[in-house]
Amino acid sequence: MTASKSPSAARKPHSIHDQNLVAGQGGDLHLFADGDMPALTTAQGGPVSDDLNTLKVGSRGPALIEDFHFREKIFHFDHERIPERVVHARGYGAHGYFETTKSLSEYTRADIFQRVGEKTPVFVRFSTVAGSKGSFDLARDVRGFAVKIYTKEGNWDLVGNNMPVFFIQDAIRFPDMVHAVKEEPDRAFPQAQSAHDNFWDFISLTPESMHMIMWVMSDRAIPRSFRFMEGFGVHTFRFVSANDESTFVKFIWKPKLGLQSVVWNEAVKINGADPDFHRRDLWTAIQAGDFPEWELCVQLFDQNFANSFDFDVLDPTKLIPEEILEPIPVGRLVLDRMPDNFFAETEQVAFMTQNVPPGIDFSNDPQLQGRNFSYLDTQLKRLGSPNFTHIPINAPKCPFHHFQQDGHMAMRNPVGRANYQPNSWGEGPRPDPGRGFRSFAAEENGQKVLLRPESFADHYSQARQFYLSQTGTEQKHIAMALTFELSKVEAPVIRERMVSHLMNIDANLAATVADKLGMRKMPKAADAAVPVRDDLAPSPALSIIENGPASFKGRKIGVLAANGTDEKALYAIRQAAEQEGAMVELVAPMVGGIETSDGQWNEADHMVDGSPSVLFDAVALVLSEDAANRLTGEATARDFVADAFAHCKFIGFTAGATPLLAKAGIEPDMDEGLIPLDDAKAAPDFVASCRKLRVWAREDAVKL
Ligand code: HDE
Repeated sequence: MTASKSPSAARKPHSIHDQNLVAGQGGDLHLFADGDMPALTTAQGGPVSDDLNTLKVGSRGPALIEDFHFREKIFHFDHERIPERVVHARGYGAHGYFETTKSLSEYTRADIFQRVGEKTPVFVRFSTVAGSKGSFDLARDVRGFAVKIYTKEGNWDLVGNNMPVFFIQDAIRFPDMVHAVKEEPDRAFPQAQSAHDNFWDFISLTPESMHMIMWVMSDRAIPRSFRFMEGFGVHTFRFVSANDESTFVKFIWKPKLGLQSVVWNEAVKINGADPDFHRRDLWTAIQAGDFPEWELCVQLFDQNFANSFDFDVLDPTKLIPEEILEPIPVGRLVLDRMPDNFFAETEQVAFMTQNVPPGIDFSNDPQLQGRNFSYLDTQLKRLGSPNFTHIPINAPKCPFHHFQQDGHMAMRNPVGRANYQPNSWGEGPRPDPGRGFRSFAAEENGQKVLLRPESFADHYSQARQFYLSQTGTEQKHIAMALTFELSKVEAPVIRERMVSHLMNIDANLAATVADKLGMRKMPKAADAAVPVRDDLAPSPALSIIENGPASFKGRKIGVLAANGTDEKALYAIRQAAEQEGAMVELVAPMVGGIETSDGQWNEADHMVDGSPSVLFDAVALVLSEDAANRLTGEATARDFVADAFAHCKFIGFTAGATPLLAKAGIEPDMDEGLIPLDDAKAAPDFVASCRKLRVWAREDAVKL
């Protein structure tokens, strides 16, 4: 025990335990407060002398409960968690700005859409839906795309998803739908997966889900990263002009880098290799100054269009094809800063659909109306106080004044005598009929009923339209996804019920899935409430492959190299990638690095054992023959190549690398995706080929 309290003694280790702790550690360690390091204090501000030992009687105890520093530290630690979100628990956020690029003053009085060139701060949180906070990123799932825009007229939260439709038509079904997709309550698994009986039982009993099921079984549910996905407000909203005229509006975010997804076999492996793949991607891109960007587009329409459209614009299981109603670009969203602290910002951010500025209003979509209740309610549960708007990430950035007071954790209370209005003390604030929010004065009448409108009854036509709008490759992925998911369903009756729905969507799809599930006879098609339409024109905007990037910008090449690698070939790839705006990471037998042909030392980014090719968009094998021969004996190196091939990636290779290709069962001239790299001029061509992202023609040969 130490008895000394003198300042000089305080700079030395107190006890033998402290010395053991620091023995042998290098670096600029400050063990005690000095001119550079402030004193550690309790939350009450009291300086702490020792943070390694509890107060005891003698060095071997017993411990004393009067040790207030110990008690406060443990008490606070015990209460560090807040309830995770019931849905969208796993998420990742970033700061940025929204820049208005088109004035919409004709349609809305919302201040944010008045002045071209004006920038408004935003915070965005991306998420998966079903998994808990610690689940993996590459679940087959919908992605949340929630945007909080700190406008000059208060916060506008556009709480969207990466799919433009939803599973259900009425918010009252949400708890059932979410219960069904989450872990089954008796066994508490599976985590972050829809491939289980409860989910498919619910879905197969819910025909209104069929359109969304096509989306969730498509590659949209396994995006390459947040940076390569679209966002949708889903519901029809209203713009309200200065003259109180209303225009219906749907919101769409379009990624500047184009759309991109991974394949399922890859997703499963990414989850093992890097469960934080999407988080890391956003973090790395923003830290590298490669700021992700989206264009905000609006689909604007009036009541006449709504009346003439094939489906009810209030039905959140329907979309308006872009070919019928062109999305108009009105702004850009740029994410350029990571939060300083994940908990303070990303975990505590409270999105609420009811946060709309004057000039943006709700439609009668029954799901939107239900959401407007749920999001406020859920914040009280999660953040524990009606004062959650006092948390900086949730506070408006414009001036605000109200008479709300007190409650848990009140950081701001009214100043002065008046805490009500009107008052005789000359103290504000007061309502502002001119600037304030006014609902659109829609005429509403009718009986109070528990009814779904007839106009919501067609559950299959748009599901069919979505399926038929996909390329052959994407259609195959949908069939494979359905087969995988339903193969995890134990009850044959649920599998059959699902196939009976698929028969209303597309006969070939139903037959393929039934066949792959080993179903011995086809069930009867499900009864459709209204005849399924086969006259809806395919919408190319719904395909990912049709809307890929024209560039390899923002993507990543994994270069497998080893001692003896040709320095020039390595340099050429790095240069070509840099010119394209793509990233290169060096994968080597050991993370320390490699010595190239001319004796130069190159530090590696990864060891091949820990960095399979699923983490890259394309790979290059820049190896001497010796090294390639050595690597044929390494399972991870063989898998690196075999997986890149199986996942239809472009593979650049030096002649020396052919033994490794051969060991993975690949002949160098098998298809256009295998690109020799021996000539230094080949590197730019290799990178240019990568713009196509994948060699889909290979998929039939691979038979994953
Ligand atoms: Fe949500 N949803 N939701 N949702 N939702 C929540 O709110 C809810 C729906 C969406 O990153 C919860 O703060 C109901 C559609 C996102 O923090 C909760 C219904 C869309 C996020 C809630 C829906 C969404 C949520 C849980 C009616 C796309 C994450 C935690 C069927 C347009 C926001 C929270 C974030 C979160 C309720 C349907 C998007 C419980 C009742 C449709 C992106 O309030």
